[in-house]
Amino acid sequence: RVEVSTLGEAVLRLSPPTGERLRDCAQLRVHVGGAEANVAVALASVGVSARWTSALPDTVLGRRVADSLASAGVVLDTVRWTADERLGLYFAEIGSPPRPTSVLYDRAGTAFGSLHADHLDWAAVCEARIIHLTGITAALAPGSDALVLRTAREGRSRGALVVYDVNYRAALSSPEEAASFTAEVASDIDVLICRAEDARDLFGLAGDPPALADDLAKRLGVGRVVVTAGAGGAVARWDGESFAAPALPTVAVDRIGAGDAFAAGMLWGVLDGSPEDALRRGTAMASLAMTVQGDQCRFSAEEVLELARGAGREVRR
Ligand code: KDG
Repeated sequence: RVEVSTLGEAVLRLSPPTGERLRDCAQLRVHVGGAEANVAVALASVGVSARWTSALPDTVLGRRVADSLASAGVVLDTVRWTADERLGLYFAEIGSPPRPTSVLYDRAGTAFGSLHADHLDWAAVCEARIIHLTGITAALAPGSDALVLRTAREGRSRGALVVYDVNYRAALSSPEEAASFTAEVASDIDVLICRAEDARDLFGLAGDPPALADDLAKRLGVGRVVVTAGAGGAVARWDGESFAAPALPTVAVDRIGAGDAFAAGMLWGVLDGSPEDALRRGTAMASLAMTVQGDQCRFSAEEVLELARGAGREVRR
C-alpha cells in the first residue's frame, strides 16, 4: 500500500529559454508536467510513497514520461499503456513582470482522454491513505469528470482520505463548469484545496483568505478547506479550527507547478498529523519549486523541513 495515490494526465511542456518568446525562439526546453504527476514526484522526492495512475502512449514520449516519474520513485503499476493515442503537449512561455506567463495546450486526442473506469483495477488505484485529485483532470475530455468522481467514491469507500485541488484552468473549462463540478464532487471529498482567486472567480466569494475558506466550507459542505494566496501564504479551515502559514520569500524563476508542490507538502504534513505543519510544509515546498525550472519539485525532506523550520535562514553546505 502506498501513502498517496493520484490519477491524472501527464504532458510534456515545451518552453523557450528564459527571456525568449514562443513566437521566435529557436529552441524549446522539454519538461515533464501534469498536476497529479507533479504531486506524486514531489511526494516521492521527500520519501512519501506515491502511485500515479494514468494512460500513456507506448511511444518514446510516453516512455520518457514514465522514466522521469520512475526516477523520482513514483509507483507506476496502474498506468495503462496504449498503442493508438498520443501524449499531450503544452507550450509555456515563462513570463517576467510585467509580462505574464502564457500557456498554449495541445492535448486533444490523448491516451488519457480515452481512459475509462473499466480499464482500472480500483482496488490497486485506491490502496492508499490519501487519494489526490484535481479539477484539471475533470475538465480534460468527455468522461474525465466521471473518472474523477468514480476515483473519489472508490477511494472513500475503501477508507482513504480524498483530497481535491480545484486547480482551475481557463483553457479547459468555464468558471461555471468548474464551480458546478466542484459542487458535485464536494460530497465525495474530505479536503478541498482552492486558490483565493479561484474562490472569487468560480464561486463569486469575497474577502480575505480566512473568510474564503470559511465560506467555501459552508457553501460546499466540506469540513477541511485550504485556501492558497500566493505571496499571502495559505490558510486552512480544518474541523472547525483555523490555521495559517506565511509564504516564504522567493525569487521565482518558474512558477508553474508551485501549486502542486504546495499540495504535496500539505499531503505530507497531513500524513504526519498536524494541519499547521502541513500548511508550513506546503508553503516551503511551493517556494522551493519556484526556484527551479520545470513543473516538478524534487527537493529532499531535509531541504524542505530545514526551510519550513527556519524560514529564509541562510544554509551553508
Ligand atoms: O500545475 C502545473 C500544471 O498545470 C502543469 O504541469 C501542466 O497539468 C498541467 C496543466 O494541465 O496545466
